[in-house]
Amino acid sequence: LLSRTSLILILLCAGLTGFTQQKKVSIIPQPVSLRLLEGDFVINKETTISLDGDKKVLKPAAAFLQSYIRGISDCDLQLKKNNLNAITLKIIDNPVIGDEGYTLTVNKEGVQIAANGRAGIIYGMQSLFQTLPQVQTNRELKVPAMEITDYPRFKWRGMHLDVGRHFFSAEMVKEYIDLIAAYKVNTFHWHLVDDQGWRIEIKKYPALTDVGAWRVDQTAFPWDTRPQAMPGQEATYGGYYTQKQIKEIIAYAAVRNVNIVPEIEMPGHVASAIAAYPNLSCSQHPQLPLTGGNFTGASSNYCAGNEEVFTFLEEVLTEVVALFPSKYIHIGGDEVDKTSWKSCPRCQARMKTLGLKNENELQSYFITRMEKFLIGKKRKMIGWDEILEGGLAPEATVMSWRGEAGGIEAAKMKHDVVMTPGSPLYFDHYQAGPEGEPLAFGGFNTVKKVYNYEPIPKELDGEHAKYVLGAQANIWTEHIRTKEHLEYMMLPRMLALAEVVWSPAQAKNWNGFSERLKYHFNGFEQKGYHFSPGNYTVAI
Ligand code: TNX
Repeated sequence: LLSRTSLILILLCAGLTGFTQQKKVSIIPQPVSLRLLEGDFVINKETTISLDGDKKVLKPAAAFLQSYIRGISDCDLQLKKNNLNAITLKIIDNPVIGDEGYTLTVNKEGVQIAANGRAGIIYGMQSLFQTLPQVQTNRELKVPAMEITDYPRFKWRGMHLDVGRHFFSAEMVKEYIDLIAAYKVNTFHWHLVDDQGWRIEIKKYPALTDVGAWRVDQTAFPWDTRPQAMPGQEATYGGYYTQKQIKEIIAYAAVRNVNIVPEIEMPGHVASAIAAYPNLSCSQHPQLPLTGGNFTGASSNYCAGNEEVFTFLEEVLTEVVALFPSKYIHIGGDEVDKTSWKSCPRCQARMKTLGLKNENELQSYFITRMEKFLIGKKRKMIGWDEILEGGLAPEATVMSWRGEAGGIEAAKMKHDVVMTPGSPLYFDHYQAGPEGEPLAFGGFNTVKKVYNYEPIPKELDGEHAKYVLGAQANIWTEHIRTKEHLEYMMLPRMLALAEVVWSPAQAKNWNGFSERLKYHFNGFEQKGYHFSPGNYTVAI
């Protein structure tokens, strides 16, 4: 009996420790290993930041740490080598944790964040921040003693934002980057071009933004059947980013280990470019950027038979490549309505000369030509899964959005793949309701559905699974025009995605995640972010 009682006691204690552990730290994504220890470390005005390793790498990281701590307290941490009462940032050589991993050790004397390079140091800090108050406070900055070893499961951990349908200011884009970076998302897919707006300044083609960045009104319904805006109407709704702003945003993201992959859509979804330069389309008719979410297909394609189109795109991409350090450049490729090419003499002539059997092969020719150009610029091309149609360009990476089929096909052909299936990774779909929910696309992607997503499909064996670089969630903004609405669509689903792509598959645990989510909800409330509180049960 006694031994049984002690057993129960031991179990109870273990249970309680587990309970307090969960209470004490609620890191999302769940680290690979986390051990809570006795005691705490308190950051105070005398705490210093101590650098151990390459200063060029560590100094910008230290500045990030200083500004974060200043933002939540009146502590202004100074750089000074100290063994006691210090946060030490240290470059080590540890193959287990890779490029982006880190170790975080907290004891009564201080904090140590160690990593092989800049990325891991930043991620160690992000984990540390998640144990601290989320907003300015007079409370002690108490960090529980612990040991973390952590590294990501996938190297492409992406969030996308469509700034084509509605323009989001440079300030808002920075906030978006801040939010995703806090959850160790490392790729920001910036959808800069769509029918409703061209958002990136191109010096050689000023009309792209003088004309292509502005539309007539704000309507946001894809089923809007009103006639499209016509030239002559006043187009004043929109905006764009100057190259100077873009450089600032790239630098801002880099500090947070976020790579920005720019998307320059082609050959479809480009009514905005054609509004600026009508000769780029098959019909060459004047038009305006589309309003609302209207999708007029054929009339918004580049002409695949016109050499001027290729010159134009190469000159645009030359400026894009000069701005963005990203290895990947996204060329879109989705939803091309090829009827315009069918009735275009120039497209048909080109098909004949090249011996192309159909318009899918013409699309493949178009995309492959762009890939060659990008490879010449030492970049890699990525596109939506329609680029498989008519033959995949030799080195293309495929973003699988129409389910996983395109991704599976590409991985079997030994092409790299990023999984972003509409279900469950489209965050423009409902997450609850729909009663009381803002108008959204008709799919139903709850935070739980996102959490349960597994990026490696069972159709892929080990040899082919390695081509899945990771996963990404997309936020299309036909219906989303404010910062508040955008936050609402991403929170908390982005946190679920972050755990899917970072944490080990076997560590996944919905109950544990929901429990940790409470701490983050609390932070969102304090920061005034809009988020979906968890009405996840109603299906539509
Ligand atoms: C399809 S996803 C599109 C977007 C729309 C989205 C709405 C993709 C590559 N193309 O242009 O915004 O559906 O969910």
